[in-house]
Amino acid sequence: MTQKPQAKLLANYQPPSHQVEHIDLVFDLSPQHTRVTAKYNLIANNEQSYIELDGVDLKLITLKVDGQVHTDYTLLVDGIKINSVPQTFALEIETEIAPELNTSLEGLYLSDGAYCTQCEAEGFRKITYFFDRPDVLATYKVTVIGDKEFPFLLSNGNQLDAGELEEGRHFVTWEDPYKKPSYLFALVAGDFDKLEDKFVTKSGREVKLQIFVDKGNLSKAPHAMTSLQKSMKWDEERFNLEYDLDIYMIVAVDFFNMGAMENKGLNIFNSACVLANQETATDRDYHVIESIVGHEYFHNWTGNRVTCRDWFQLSLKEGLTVFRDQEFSSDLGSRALNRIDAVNAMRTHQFAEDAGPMAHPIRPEEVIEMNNFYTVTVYNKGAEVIRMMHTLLGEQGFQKGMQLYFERHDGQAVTCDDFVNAMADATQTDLNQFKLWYRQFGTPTLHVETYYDAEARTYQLDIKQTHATNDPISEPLHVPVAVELLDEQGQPIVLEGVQLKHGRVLELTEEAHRFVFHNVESEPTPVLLEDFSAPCLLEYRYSLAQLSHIAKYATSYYARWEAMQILFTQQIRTYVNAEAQNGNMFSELSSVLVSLFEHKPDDLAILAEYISVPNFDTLSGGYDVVPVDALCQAIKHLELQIAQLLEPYLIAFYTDTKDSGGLSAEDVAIRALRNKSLYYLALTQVDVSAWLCEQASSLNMTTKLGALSSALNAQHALSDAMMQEFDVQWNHDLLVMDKWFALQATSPTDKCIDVVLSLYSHPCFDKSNPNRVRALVGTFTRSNPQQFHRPDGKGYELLGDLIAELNELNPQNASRIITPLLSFKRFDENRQSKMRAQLERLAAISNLSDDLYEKIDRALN
Ligand code: 7MF
Ligand code: ZN
Repeated sequence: MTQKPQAKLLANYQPPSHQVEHIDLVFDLSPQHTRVTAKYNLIANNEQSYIELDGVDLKLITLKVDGQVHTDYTLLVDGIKINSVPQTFALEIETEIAPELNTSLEGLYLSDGAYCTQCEAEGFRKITYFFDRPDVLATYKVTVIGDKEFPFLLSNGNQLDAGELEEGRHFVTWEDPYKKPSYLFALVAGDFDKLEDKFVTKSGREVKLQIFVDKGNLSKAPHAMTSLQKSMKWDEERFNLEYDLDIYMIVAVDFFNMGAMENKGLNIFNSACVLANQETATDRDYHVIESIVGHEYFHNWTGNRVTCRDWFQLSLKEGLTVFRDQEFSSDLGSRALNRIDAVNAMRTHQFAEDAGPMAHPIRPEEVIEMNNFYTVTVYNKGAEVIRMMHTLLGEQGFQKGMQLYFERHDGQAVTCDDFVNAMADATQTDLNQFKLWYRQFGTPTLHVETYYDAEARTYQLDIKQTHATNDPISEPLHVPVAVELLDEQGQPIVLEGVQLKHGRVLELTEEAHRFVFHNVESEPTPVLLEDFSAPCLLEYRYSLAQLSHIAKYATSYYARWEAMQILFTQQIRTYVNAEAQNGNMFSELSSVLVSLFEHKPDDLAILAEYISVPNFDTLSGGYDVVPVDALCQAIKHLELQIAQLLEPYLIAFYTDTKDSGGLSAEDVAIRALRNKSLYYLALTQVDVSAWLCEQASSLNMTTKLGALSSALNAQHALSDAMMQEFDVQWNHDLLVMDKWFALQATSPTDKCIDVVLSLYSHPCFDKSNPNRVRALVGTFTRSNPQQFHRPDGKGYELLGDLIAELNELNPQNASRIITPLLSFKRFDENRQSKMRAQLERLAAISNLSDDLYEKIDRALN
């Protein structure tokens, strides 16, 4: 390490030194010598005779101040200091960049021959010298000049002008009338197939919609188009928000570090998050694409029209937009399934992040590399915090708050506090204590005790909140706790004697509360923290009888699923602790499982969730030292027991249904439960070979993959042949091959690690493509705990080797895949020392990126 990177602090925020109203950009594209000319007027906000602009990896060609060549400047590591400038002046800077050599996929780069950009968070500084911070808002006029081999030259906003140039070149000029920060700038140049459609807004304006995909992929674009139209309609109906430009473009590219990017009027997407047809995409893919298209569209108001003052406020736009995309998916599809998804993401990933070295509040206060803070905490916990406000204020109050937020802040760069203040002021609600959710990290725990007094016919709930001991703030939070009380018949009891919001929500503001319900005829069964009404852990000694009562009778599917999860977790705990087998336990669980099949819910996809055992990462949160081997054994054992118990039901369901190949919610649900059935049946003595073969030859990808994953998991004799056949059939389609790489990486055999290593030389694999890396290595390290955590440390070594390689190639991607190594302190001594050794080895790399430095430093120190 040459120089220790310095953290930036929220507390040190300073407003920008200058304002820029408008910027003119000209790009003369060339793979290694792209010329960028930037012209803008600067107006000083203070009496300063110099300016400091951000800029990284730029070659300065000319610099002019008020039209005169200016030589009084100093180049800095990450910018330029221009001295002796007047209060107000015109700046013109010409720089040269090399998109072809840019493997970081940040700034301007080439993706399979097409030019594209990624500027969030701080990528614009790799394009030209500017105030690369979100609180400098300007209008942009952009001219793109390129070879005619690139028929499409795109940027933000509306097309102003276009024309021919000499030497086979042409240009297009774009103007974006809305002020935006630099991170929303975008440019694309390439040859694409284009799908075009339109949307008529509620005020009657016609918006042109265009989706650009690689040549030959047009048949995979319609789903994204429909998703976009649904998003535009939904935002008008639920949030009264209308689109504001005459054109909306989406471009799909193969090399992209993240899912997608909301650049004004010109979204750029990872092709994996756009392209879908029945043969290549799973039902899950269809769902994810719809929600991501929605997410990026919803940013147009929550992120673009109102943006962030500084990057510490990232959750202002991300938490809110995730909340909005979750609501979109829930309004269009199944609310319960979407809630289960969101809660699984919180428990599997966010709780783990909160318990590890990268724990931070949803509004971080200290950052070295901003790219490291696009986290499940900022996004998903951030969305839960927004959801709690929604729970406290109700839909009407929340919408009043949104309206006031836009009235106050349209066109501004603001803070999380501004958002909460709008919510509070619009509804005359005191949300000051609530704001602590933005400052405090760690997962709070709610400890609940209950007492029934038969004589007084009262039911008492005592709730105490406690906070992670390493959290320096640790004050009581404002927590909405939704409850339901079920009587002996499973009917909900009318709640009396206690103050409730919206008929079901208790509000905690103190460390401890006592709530006493009146007129309770018999001891009820409490459904606590219903719908995961706050992102907390719940500590309550549920009896088996209570859990099975909830699983059978709670009003919401969500609560029933939750009860099943707790039952599974308790069962697994007894296996892990090798506790004297409590015969009672599995028989109680058995009777619920059977009754779930005998009284199937209307939605069969929910039934598939009911019978899904929590995953390793969710379960491991319950242990101080993760018992890797015992936990993997326990999961396997429980799954086998479930399979044997439900065998007749699964066979009956499987043989009575077939995959229609359709896309309706019902078709999707049937596929989900059929795949779950096959997964379990493959573990039993039942001969599933014929079913596996039939499914594997299906033209529907969900069904096909269901066969492959069941066969692999059960180590079925057919699995090798099936995998080989899939490779032959699909090696022309890299997005489909990602599914195959991911399958290979989840194989439970000890050979898995060698297979993964050998796949580095598979013709479809490419370490410089983040999708490939995520599919193969990401899946191995996150979804194959038994093999990743091999006691010989080879799993850790594989990851360490790859990170060392990616450190230079693509620091962002390197930093994203290191996560499983960071929590080494939660493992046994042998594993801990081997994981630590990999971190130490990486820490010693001489040109370690800031991205990796920040995480490794936090983990080791
Ligand atoms: C849905 O947030 C939910 C989250 C940043 C890149 C997309 O729009 C985004 C971008 C990261 C991680 C997750 C998501 C995004 C990014 C994302 C996408 C869809 N502003 Br990094
Ligand atoms: Zn986003």
